[in-house]
Amino acid sequence: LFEKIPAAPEDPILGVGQQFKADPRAEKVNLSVGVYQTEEGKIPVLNVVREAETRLYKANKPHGYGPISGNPDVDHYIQELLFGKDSEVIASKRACTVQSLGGTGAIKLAADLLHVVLGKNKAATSAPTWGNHNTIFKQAGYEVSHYRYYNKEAGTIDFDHLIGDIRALEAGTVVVLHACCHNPTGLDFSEEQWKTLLDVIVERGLTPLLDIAYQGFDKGLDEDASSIRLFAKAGISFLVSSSFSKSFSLYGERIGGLTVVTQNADEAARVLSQVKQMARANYSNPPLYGAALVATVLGDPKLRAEWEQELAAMRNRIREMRELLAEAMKKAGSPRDFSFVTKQDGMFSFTGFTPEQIERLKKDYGIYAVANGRICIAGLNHKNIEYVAKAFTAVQK
Ligand code: PLP
Ligand code: TYF
Repeated sequence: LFEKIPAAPEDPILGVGQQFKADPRAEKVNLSVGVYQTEEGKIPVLNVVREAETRLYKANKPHGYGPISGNPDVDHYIQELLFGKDSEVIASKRACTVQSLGGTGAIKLAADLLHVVLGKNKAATSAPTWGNHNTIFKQAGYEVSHYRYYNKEAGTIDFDHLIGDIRALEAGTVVVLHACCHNPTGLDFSEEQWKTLLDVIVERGLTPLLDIAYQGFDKGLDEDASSIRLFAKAGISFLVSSSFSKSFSLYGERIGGLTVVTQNADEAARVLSQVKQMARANYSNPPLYGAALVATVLGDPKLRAEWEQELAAMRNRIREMRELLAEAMKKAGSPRDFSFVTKQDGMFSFTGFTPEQIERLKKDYGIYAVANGRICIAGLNHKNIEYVAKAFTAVQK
């Protein structure tokens, strides 16, 4: 049966993480996968998560099946985080949320819902984007095209071409957008650009899916959701995939949610029934544990405040590393000015390194980054930054 089956390619990001693990060099640095690391190079267990774990352990609840749509408290908190507590969307009940297997699972639910139920088969993603956007939509039966996003020469968003490409899409096409902290470029739209984009989306009758995997990693929880709130205010129907992987440092617990914003409560209830159908046919119902942790933290005002502080600390450490990297590159004598890293948003930076330079970083220095030139700033710390800056400088010469 499987004699002729070809091997599938490795995930270009997670595969690099595996190579890093296998590298015996003590000085190695992991700048590949988009995971927040502490100053000590470790994935943190947030204090609030530890506290929630203790409470859950003491509560000793049985592990029965949960609802298909997941933990109802989590679904509610997701809407509050996305739209703000006092949002019209929440008051009118015109959105529904289903807990998902991370942000990835939310994107898959969205793709399935729009394809299976509404018959959509065209999607557009940014060039470049997080690779899974393309693979998820392709595997769900879509033809995937790309709108230009990045101007390599200028190191900025190629907004004129982008708008032209979006305008040229067939009506009804699903347009995947990064709500904040664009992966991989680290370049987000300005408020003006979001408004222009929204106008074109409405005018062309496109279906936006806003992917927010890094809420709280750029400016703050509310600020980072501003694009979503702008779309909500416009009164259009759209979808949002959200993730707690990064914001709670709960990567392996697979906790996120799909939110579908519709025109009214009746429509939202019907959409919800269909999303549940997609979930049921995929995995029956989502895991309980990560959801219970998130619900415990967000449901306790003291823990919630502490979570916001811990999230701010992660965000601020990344900002500090951006500043330090720019300085260290100058000190190391980099032929290229690296101050652009201080202007990018979120966890990633597009360095402009070629695949050959990325390969040299790995081979000669044990510094692991993604072949497209993306680095995860959160892998930098006070101990490795000079080493990294020297290596970044050396491979440019
Ligand atoms: N969307 C983007 C842009 C991402 O970078 C990620 C990263 O992990 C995800 C979605 C999915 O996150 P999760 O690990 O929660 O599935
Ligand atoms: O882009 C990243 O590094 C994160 C983590 O298939 C990730 O989004 C990478 C690849 C993948 C799943 C998650």
